[in-house]
Amino acid sequence: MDLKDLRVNGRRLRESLEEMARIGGTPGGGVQRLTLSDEDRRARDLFVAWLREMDLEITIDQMGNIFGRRPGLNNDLAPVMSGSHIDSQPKGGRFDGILGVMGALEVMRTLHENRVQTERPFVIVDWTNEEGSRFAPAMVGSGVWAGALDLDWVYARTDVKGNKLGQELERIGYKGPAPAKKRPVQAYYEYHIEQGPILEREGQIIGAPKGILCLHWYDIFVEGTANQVGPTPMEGRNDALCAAAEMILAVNRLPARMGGNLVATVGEIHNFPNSRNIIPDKVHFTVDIRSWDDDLALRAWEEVEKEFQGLAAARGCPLRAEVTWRVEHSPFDERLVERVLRQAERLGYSSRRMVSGAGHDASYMNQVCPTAMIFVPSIGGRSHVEVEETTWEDCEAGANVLLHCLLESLQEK
Ligand code: HGY
Ligand code: MN
Ligand code: MN
Repeated sequence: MDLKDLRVNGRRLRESLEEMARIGGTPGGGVQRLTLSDEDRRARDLFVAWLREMDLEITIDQMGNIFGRRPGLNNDLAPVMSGSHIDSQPKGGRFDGILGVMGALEVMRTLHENRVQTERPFVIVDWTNEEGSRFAPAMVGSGVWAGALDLDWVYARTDVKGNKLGQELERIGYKGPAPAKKRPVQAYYEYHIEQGPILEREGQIIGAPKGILCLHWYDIFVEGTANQVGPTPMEGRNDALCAAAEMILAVNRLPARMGGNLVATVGEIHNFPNSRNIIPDKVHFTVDIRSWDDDLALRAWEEVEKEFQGLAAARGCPLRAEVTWRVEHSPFDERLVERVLRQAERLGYSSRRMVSGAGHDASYMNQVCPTAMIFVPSIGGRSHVEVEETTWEDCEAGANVLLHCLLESLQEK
């Protein structure tokens, strides 16, 4: 068979996605597979079992990243890699991350059953904790592997209950022996849903991001004075929640204020003691700032932090701001981006260039090797919600583009 006519098995891809969606499935039709939870462990076990079916060489590293390797004709050559993440948001969707792992698995299955011999080895990967929801920050599995994050610092990260990431990795049995350290890679492709409205709105099937925005994460702690809500006069209160509320709206005004291409969001907040008849004295909230222009994002932070200090002083509620995590914007390899567009066209799928507003492990892989992504539409532009949806036809189309981009790289001598 001419490899150009090779296609993935769309039904098998759908069945794998549907089986994974049953692990951590929620009543609203989404999934909750928080990183290093028992649901994450069960999904990892299933992924490993599927890798074993193809006699792949399986490696689990110190960060719990799972690699499945298929030999090539010349195993001295650097491998080609593809993958994404199995973990999800709380009440997340059935496609975010898992589509890229199942898409890479489907390519592996297609090569395996057709006995395709490739020049280079092919490695598929599930990266630990891409979401950064239970344990901040995000993309720590690929971040440590790429040498951008420190292993011990990541191990010490805690969730809201005080569990440590390293201990949870041990608890689920995925703290592997292999060093979580980068090695030469020929090319990395990540297949993912768009998580936005553009492809659907423009009527295209395949998105070829030119890269990913920078992601800057901060944690803000506001201190007030707790007291009984009845007898305490309004004037002179140090109400931490009111101070935080004014700061949160300052974040929301930031993109307009900076006049540039920037998004800024407060997604998480914890209020203490959180009793309706006590004036709150401690609030912790998060800030997420993203832009293609890293300097604009940094200036935005400087501006809003100054505003926070003013608001804090006016209410007598001192604040502490932590710079939790920053990853630069990631311009992908132009040759690979072109390849995605060319393969989409050859396969008969409409396509367009775009930018990824969502972070991905490809952000860190882009620091290691030539990297590109393949997007398919999100219905209604929705993601990180239970109603996240992509048609099975589009899932199959994206996997075919992934197959042929990978094949091109796998045959490079
Ligand atoms: O934050 C993100 O964009 C990704 O879901 N970790
Ligand atoms: Mn994702
Ligand atoms: Mn996500």
